[in-house]
Amino acid sequence: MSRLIIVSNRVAPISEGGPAAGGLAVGVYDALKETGGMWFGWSGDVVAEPPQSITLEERGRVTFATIGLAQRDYDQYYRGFSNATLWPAFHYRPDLIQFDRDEFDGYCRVNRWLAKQLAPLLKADDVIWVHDYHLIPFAQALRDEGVTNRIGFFLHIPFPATQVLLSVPRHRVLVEALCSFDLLGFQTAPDLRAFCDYIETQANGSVVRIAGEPNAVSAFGKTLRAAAYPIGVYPDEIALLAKDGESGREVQTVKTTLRDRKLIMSVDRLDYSKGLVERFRAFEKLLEHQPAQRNNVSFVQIAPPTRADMDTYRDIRLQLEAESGRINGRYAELDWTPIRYIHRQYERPVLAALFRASHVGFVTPLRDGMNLVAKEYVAAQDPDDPGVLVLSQFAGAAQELNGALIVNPLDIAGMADALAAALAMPLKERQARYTDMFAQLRENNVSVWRDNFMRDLQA
Ligand code: GDG
Repeated sequence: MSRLIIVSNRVAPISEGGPAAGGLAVGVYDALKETGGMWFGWSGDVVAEPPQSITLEERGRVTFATIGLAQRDYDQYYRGFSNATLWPAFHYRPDLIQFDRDEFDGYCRVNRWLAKQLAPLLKADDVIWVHDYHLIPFAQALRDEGVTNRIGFFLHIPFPATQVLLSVPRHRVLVEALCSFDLLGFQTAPDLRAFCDYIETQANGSVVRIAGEPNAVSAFGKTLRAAAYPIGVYPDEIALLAKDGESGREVQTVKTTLRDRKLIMSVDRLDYSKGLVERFRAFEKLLEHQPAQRNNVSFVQIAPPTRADMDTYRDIRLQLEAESGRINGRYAELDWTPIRYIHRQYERPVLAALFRASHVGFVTPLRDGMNLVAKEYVAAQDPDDPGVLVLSQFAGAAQELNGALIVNPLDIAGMADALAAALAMPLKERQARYTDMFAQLRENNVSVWRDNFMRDLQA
């Protein structure tokens, strides 16, 4: 069997069964353990120049190959073009795009440099699977190093509509680079359609669509295939984790302080794409329109810090602190804080158990490739008394989770109405919706995602 080589910006810190291991990391690591192989990427360290050499760490049949980034590379490739240009653009926020030509050059330079580091470690029949927007030019860079192996790419975030992508300077260079991969994977059919639309309308390329098979794409003198592979979770494992966590200290504390009040739960990295400010305002609207809910429901928002060294992320944090303070000031009572906003990370079993203890999962990104929290929320529910998922129409997960109450995250009053409906929903309806969604999660779990992608890459 060919070795599998995973390339991602960060190599996931996996401790087997450990609390930090998320669905994606576990799914990919499982595949690596089965086939044997290597996981290559940035170590997460910013190091002094000249760049360090690769650190190799063997665990069973898997080699973790990591390397540090120099400060300039981190600034240009990671903080710059990846997260200040591509991230906002791909999340439909052209107003937040910052473009700097040197950062774009740095992004391409780091991709070439990483490819140069990896190339000597490759064997002739290795299959290479590259992940996410940091590494769009990676296949092209490997090809320049003479690598002829199969190379696939999965985009975890949305692929924007053509008119939005056109706002990214150098968009053509990026899409041409994408065409050096053999297989492109997107989260959802709309993302795939957006990519094909660009190919047909901007790149003078062609797309052949055959039902049940990846699209055949020709553009820039290259041929490749492209399809949607919605990422999943392991629902049964999450359900167990949630049940086991019920007796944990954190969950007991929350239950005690809630008394008989209902609980609305949200968990997101503190990112402007996640729609947190709008969500806080929707909860405020609920309290405003339905006085009976006051002192009868609490909203817990866990939002661990991310990319905290960027201005746009500092801004959203300040905005959120202001909104939670304002809303709590308006509605809090001596024995009740309406919003508990927690800017900190929790362990996975605690989150799962909190999901299970809650009545509503409130997941309302302005845009999201998939949103695993939505799937984890459903997986964690108690089948005898499940909570209700209120989900943004702009999360990739909304394409699959038909049992959720689907909302427009810009419609504050509409979200408040959905919260009210969720809080009042009878048990029978909650169970029917949950059963439907849990079956869907099982049918398309993270192994299915990985196996479908690998099958098409190797075909
Ligand atoms: C990208 C795409 C796509 C969150 N807080 C804590 C914590 N988490 C975990 C969640 C979940 C993961 O992090 C976040 O995944 P999401 O999918 O919700 O969002 P992104 O981080 O933006 O991920 C996204 C995903 O890639 C996969 O393809 O779905 O659209 O943007 O697993 O549970 N985990 C722990 N403590 C926390 O405080 N342990």
